[in-house]
Amino acid sequence: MAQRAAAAALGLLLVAGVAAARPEIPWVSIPAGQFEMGAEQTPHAPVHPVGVGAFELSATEVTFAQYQACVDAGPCTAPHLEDGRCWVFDGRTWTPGPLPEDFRRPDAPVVCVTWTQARTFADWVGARLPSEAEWEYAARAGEAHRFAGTDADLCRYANLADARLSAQVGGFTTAACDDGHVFTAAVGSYLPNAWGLYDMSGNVAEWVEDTWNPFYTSAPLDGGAWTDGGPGRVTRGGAWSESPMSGEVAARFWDEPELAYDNLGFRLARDPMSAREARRRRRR
Ligand SMILES: [Ca+2]
Ligand SMILES: [Ca+2]
Repeated sequence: MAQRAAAAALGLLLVAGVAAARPEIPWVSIPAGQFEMGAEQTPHAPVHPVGVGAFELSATEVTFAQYQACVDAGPCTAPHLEDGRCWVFDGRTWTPGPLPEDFRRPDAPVVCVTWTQARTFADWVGARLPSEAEWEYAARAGEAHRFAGTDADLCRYANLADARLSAQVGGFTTAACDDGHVFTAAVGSYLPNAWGLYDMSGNVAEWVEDTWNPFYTSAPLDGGAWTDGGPGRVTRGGAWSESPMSGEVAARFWDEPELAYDNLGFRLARDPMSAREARRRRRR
């Protein structure tokens, strides 16, 4: 009997162990390079040259399933789905939660997470948030498009406010085409950009590491995060609820790091294998 109880307890531990496993992250290697960051209009100005070292970026936004693994393991707190701390948009107004069921599929991007929660998750998987410069460099992918992967074929490349959302709620600027989704789509539902990155424009906007500065004057030119502004943190890429302009590769916004929204999530970055190995060797 005692043996059976011990075996049952071990089984529970094993189940807990499986549940706590780190989720698979689909990494994309981003080559080092130089690019012109920004656009002519504020707050995306001035356009300035930035050199970015090689790094890796997750091909998709972090999903509910991936985030839940960190909640199950202990380090992460749950997304603010029911506690009235998530701002939810119905197409006309913003009100505090709860998050509608339509958003909660395991393969949908996690939303209702603060910048701090995004950082905690990134730490847990041995990653970090991308810098704003890394994010824009990767969204552009060496091309000159307005949006990640395209100039005009928006509804095949990005889930933004579209004709379908307009038909349902109306009242604001949307793409003229139907992109197939009123709210969030499963990550990777649209075409990727030239470097194989999905949803850089649209689906959910993404927290990055940088604090907010309203101009790029004196921004770092080496691809690193700009962390002496604030207290807001930069968000990038636009979302299902926002006009196409928000999804342009140069467009930048910000929010309070402890607020959570149903159109705001994140993706992950990390240094390339060679840099991670060198750090490990130094620690030994
Ligand atoms: Ca849409
Ligand atoms: Ca996105």
